Amino acid sequence: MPGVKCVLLGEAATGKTTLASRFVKGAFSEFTESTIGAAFLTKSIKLDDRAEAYRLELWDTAGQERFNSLAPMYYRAAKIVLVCYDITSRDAFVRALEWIAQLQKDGPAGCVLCLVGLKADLASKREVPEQEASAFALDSANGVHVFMETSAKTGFNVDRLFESAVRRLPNDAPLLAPAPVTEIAAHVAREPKNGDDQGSSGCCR
Ligand SMILES: Nc1nc2c(ncn2[C@@H]2O[C@H](COP(=O)(O)OP(=O)(O)OP(=O)(O)O)[C@@H](O)[C@H]2O)c(=O)[nH]1
Ligand SMILES: [Mg+2]
Repeated sequence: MPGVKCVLLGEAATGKTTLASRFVKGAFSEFTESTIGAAFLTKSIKLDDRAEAYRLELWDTAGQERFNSLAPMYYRAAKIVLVCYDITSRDAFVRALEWIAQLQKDGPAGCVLCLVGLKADLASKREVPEQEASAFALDSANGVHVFMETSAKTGFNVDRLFESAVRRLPNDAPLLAPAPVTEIAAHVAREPKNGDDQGSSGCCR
């Protein structure tokens, strides 16, 4: 089973650990401790149209500023990078954009770059309009391949986020069955919309 290195970046308390644990363990925790260094989790994921399952190797990094210098060690050679922010924090969003700028210069070539808004259940406290983040992600100059808002509390979009990211990995194995022509046409014609993953392709840089 191919291993896929996947790293989570973002400001402290945005919910990275909670997202990772919702995805891997299927549970939500109201009380978490701030991550020290990084935590490592794995989960395998199988897409319907790919022959092999992937083993996602998740590096959940610490958002506290004092750990920022360690980040390049974690994102080096990553195949998927999830840059996370909390939709209720403008500061966290600004920090996410800084991470993306850093990755554009120094990030792993060819990675699937995802911009992820966390805590989507806290809509009444929202400080970052979904439209603003999706417009940033849609701008091909920013190199973002997937944009999604998620909630680890309700589970909203959590599995879908990881599936969308894995779907953008280069497919070395043959498709299980060729997609019908109409399905391909529908996919190509589909407009990216808010909360949906983006249709662009390319790499971090
Ligand atoms: N309402 C709500 N709260 C959340 C959600 N995800 C995380 N939280 C809460 O946000 C707080 C911080 O979550 P963490 O997962 O520890 O944040 P982190 O990004 O890992 O923080 P660092 O490890 O310090 O970088 C916790 O109290 C979580 O319960 C969510 O989807 N909805
Ligand atoms: Mg954490």
